[in-house]
Amino acid sequence: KPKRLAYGERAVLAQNAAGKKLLDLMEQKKSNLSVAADVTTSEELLKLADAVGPEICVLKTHVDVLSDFSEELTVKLRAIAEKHDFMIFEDRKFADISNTVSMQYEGGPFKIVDWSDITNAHMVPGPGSIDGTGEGAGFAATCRDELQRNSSTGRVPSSSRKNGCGQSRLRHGIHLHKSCAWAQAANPGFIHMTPGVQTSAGGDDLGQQYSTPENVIADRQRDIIIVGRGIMHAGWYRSNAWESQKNSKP
Ligand code: BMP
Repeated sequence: KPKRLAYGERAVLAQNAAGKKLLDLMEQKKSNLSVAADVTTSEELLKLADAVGPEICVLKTHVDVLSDFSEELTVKLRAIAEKHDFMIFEDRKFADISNTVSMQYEGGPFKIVDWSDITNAHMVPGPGSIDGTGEGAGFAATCRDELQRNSSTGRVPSSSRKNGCGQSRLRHGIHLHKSCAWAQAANPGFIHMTPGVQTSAGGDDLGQQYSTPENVIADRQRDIIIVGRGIMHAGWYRSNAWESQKNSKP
């Protein structure tokens, strides 16, 4: 059974600065928990970030669901991220040509480049869509057809998983996906974040499917669990995901 490398040992193998920073942070903070902050007001988001901040390595946001987004919010959120030492991942899932993605990333109402450490793109238009966004950008690849192939039920099975997704991972090194075949043992420089996690397997009534932390970290060899609606038990998720490294079943 190949030894599972510690997150800190993998930092030197990371593909970019954001990946290295994240692996170092995970090791130092002993957390492979990310919280999906799916709330609809700035006040709730800041309150949640401050409450879960000590437990998490990454706060995952969807700022386009906030009813009152403002630049002030991003300044306050950054201050909380510095205070508790976590990275901010805006789960934007860009899906256009490189020129458009660059404009959406840097401009518009959200100016994501100014305050997020990590963001992501669908690989529908191919890996070139995020290559114009600069070396320092912590861009994560989501599978090229993730709109169908995400953690929900009814996803379309297809063989396209390998192509744009794989190439982009080679260049950008952070990967958000529920069921990708690549495991950390074979690709220790890549970081796999997995959403759709709760204490027991199951789902919501809109098609979301849940796995447990042990299943994600130990059985499927992923790196980070992303928990949204299950955050009420943040401490439990953190210790369970961390301990599950020791029970890896490659
Ligand atoms: P929850 O744990 O409440 O189901 O939230 C899951 C979070 O992960 C949501 O923010 C959702 O947008 C995101 N997500 C997902 O559930 N499945 C995917 O395949 C990709 C995602 O980003």
